[in-house]
Amino acid sequence: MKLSIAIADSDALPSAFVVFRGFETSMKAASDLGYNGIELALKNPSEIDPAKLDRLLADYKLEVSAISTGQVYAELGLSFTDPPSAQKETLIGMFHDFIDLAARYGKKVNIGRVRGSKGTSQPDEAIARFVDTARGLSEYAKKKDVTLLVEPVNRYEIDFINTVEEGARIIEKIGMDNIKLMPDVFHMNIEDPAIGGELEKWINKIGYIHLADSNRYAPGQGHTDFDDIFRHIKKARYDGWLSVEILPKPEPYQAARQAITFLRKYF
Ligand code: LER
Ligand code: MN
Repeated sequence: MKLSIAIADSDALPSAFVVFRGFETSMKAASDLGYNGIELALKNPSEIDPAKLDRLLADYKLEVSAISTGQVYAELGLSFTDPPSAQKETLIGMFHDFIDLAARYGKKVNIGRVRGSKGTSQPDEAIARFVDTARGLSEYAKKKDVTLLVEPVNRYEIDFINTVEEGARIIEKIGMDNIKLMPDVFHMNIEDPAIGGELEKWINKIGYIHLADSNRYAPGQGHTDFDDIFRHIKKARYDGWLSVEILPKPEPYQAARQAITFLRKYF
């Protein structure tokens, strides 16, 4: 298991859900604190200058754990559940570029809120469009040895794929071995019947885990039972990334330090 932290560049949208902003200062801080990797929250693949990123990764001895795409939805307002259109093609083209970038950095691209919503008019059609879009992108990603990660998100943010079990059923429907789940224990605390137990149960479908406490502060600051979570995932021999995705409170460096100070004992 390896520990990562979510970061974005300094001009990230205010809604970008990251601990640190500014690639260089974030990577220095992550490295100083002892994180193994960074999760890059991007709004556009062109934000990355590979020569510069290679230098920073080498200097700070970090890996890219995954590329996350929440800002794409926030910025473009486009999603996988949209019907075919020229803009939908733009979204798919952008995901091809994210997948190409992930082939070099981290081999994983997440699908969070960009999956869209099912709405009320024709919910089955919206879900079918999600499945088709995700399958097409998985086929593209497969050729590049990249895995897509579907994140179950709580009902107050999104109206389908709220639980890990719902995520598992939908990726079964997509039917590709390079599409996996990215459970986030903050969302699981709201939606799932258990956290550790569900992670163990669905471990074969899990490719990545987001960590935050029940109040979305650093692990250790709320009431989530991390002993139970780590007992279950170790029993299931989980050997992937866990990434800290928390509110940057009381301020980013302190939050990131609280998280790793608390989590170190499990690694
Ligand atoms: C993204 O990883 C996430 O967990 C969402 O809740 C952000 O809104
Ligand atoms: Mn998350």
